Amino acid sequence: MGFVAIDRAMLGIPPEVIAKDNDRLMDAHLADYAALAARLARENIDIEDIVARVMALEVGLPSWGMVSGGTRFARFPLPGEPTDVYEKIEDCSVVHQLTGLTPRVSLHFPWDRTDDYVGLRQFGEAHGIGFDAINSNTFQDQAGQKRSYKFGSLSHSQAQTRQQAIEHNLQCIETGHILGSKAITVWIGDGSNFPGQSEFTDTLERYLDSLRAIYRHLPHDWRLFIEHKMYEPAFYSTVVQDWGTSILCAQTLGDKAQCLVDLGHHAPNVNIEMIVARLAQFGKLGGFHFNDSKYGDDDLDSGSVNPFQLFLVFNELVSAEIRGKGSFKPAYMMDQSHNVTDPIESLLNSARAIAGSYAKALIVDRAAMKGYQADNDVIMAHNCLRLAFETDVRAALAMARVRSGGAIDPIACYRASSYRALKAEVRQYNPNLGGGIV
Ligand code: AFD
Ligand code: MN
Ligand code: MN
Repeated sequence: MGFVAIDRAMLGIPPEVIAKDNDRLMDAHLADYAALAARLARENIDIEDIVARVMALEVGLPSWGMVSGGTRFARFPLPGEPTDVYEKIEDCSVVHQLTGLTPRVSLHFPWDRTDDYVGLRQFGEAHGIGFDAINSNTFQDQAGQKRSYKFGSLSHSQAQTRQQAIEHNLQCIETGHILGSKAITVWIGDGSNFPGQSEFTDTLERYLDSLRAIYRHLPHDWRLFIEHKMYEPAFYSTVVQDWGTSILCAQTLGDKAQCLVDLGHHAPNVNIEMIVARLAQFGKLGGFHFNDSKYGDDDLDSGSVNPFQLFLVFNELVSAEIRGKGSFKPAYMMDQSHNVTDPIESLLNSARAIAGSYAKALIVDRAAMKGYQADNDVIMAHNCLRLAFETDVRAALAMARVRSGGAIDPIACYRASSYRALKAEVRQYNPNLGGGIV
């Protein structure tokens, strides 16, 4: 499918549906907004500043999260789910329309391959969707590929396999360049299942050599994000298993290489907010994959299991934003797998959780907290965070959405539009479409 002219009437949710649903809720929303404004004013916070900052926040959507995900056991497709990259973009535009938070999609290759990337870029533009970091995929074999990644890709023991994986990444950069992306995210599944299967030092050395070859071809205004993950698909050792390895590699490569933190890629109970602080302090926090988890890399909806952790992460991000004075610009993205929900509804909820955590982090009284820290007044220092977290900021988020043309209650509005049911009538079900199983 090439470029087709799109008029506003074709955009996801008809504006009159949004207007009608907002009318229904407007009086209550304005009352809640006034109450929150008064509350924050008592703490010398101007609610308008918070709304403006939330409106400026941008979070990328995962193309692979737009279709029903699955586990290693099964995938249960949803009638009306997207069947190609164009339809994924249509659904992304619905999330952006209703939330005003998600103006870009992060593509994954070869999953999102098509034959006309100039047309794809125009299709995105027509839907108000740009292109975030490109994700390469050397964790599974592709049809027609000469060499297998069964025993690794960028760190493989054989040079020809490494070369094939390097070339795939270069291809991703070339495609991303056409689309207007500014970064590539490299996550590899390389590792081992048995002690003795491979040598830790050799594999990392080979990985670094491969990354150097990719890094050399990065356009001048691009960044390369290294995404670590503790385990899975390899279960004994993983080549880039933690933020330590990630930052060492990023520092070895150079300024354009940075680390990407995925919330689900750490050992249980690890203090992820502290990892965020460390990476930011050394200028190496490049990107973020938001999701939530209970046991491992569960890819659950952001804020659904541990909202306090999400808030504490944002507390560090806001703190880094203040220290960075405009130079701290990580690429925020969601990386979720929606196995039992409509992906659009999960992403609407996740957008609220992310924007809400950001807003709560913005109202932390940092000056007071510093004072309490200096005096070792533990309870009061802690309460600076605790009270901000307990503040109900929903009215500020709703105002940010309304002002960007979105919905006071995104899920209610989405349901009122019957978008998915209408798509189920026109989209051809594609049983072979995979989605987010690693
Ligand atoms: C992986 C990583 C990575 C990757 C994705 C693929 O989180 O971001 O692109 O899942 O499904 O676990
Ligand atoms: Mn990820
Ligand atoms: Mn993951």
